[in-house]
Amino acid sequence: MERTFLAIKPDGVQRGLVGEIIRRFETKGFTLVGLKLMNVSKELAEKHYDVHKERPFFPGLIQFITSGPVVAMVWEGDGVVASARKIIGATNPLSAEPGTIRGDFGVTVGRNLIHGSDAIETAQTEIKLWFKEEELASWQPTLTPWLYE
Ligand code: ABT
Ligand code: MG
Repeated sequence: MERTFLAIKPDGVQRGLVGEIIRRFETKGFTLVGLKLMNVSKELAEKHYDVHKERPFFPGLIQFITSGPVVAMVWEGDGVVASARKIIGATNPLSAEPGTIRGDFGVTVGRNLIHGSDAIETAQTEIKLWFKEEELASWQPTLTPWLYE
């Protein structure tokens, strides 16, 4: 089954949006298989955002993501990588559609509340970077026959 890596960023935690954000993926029908609240080391932040290391916003991004606890999660389900990106909304919250997490709760790109893997391969890399295998639970929700035909 497809998996994605999601992380509620320090702004989402500080603003008390953890429950609201998790609710959206839960009620959609995705399955939570990994969850932890953690402080992010500079080393982990730099690995996670390695693709952006030459960009001017990189130092500020690392500073922000290490500034307070983050909720790291792995979610599972058919098409979860692309669907989670839709639920999250556009990178710039001012361009994100109402009804998306960023569209409903954010106003600026550097405080966009949540990260979601952008492709299946990225998801696999990010899950390995953030979680140990034994931290992930494989389980079949009893709802499965009501979610998938
Ligand atoms: P992430 O899920 O955090 O990776 O965001 P997303 O994939 O939607 O957007 P990208 B382009 O990967 O942005 C990564 C983080 O960099 C911030 N950023 C991005 C800026 O601060 N300024 C910019 O001009 C751009 C393009 C937004 C993202 N995270 N935060 N916070
Ligand atoms: Mg990204």
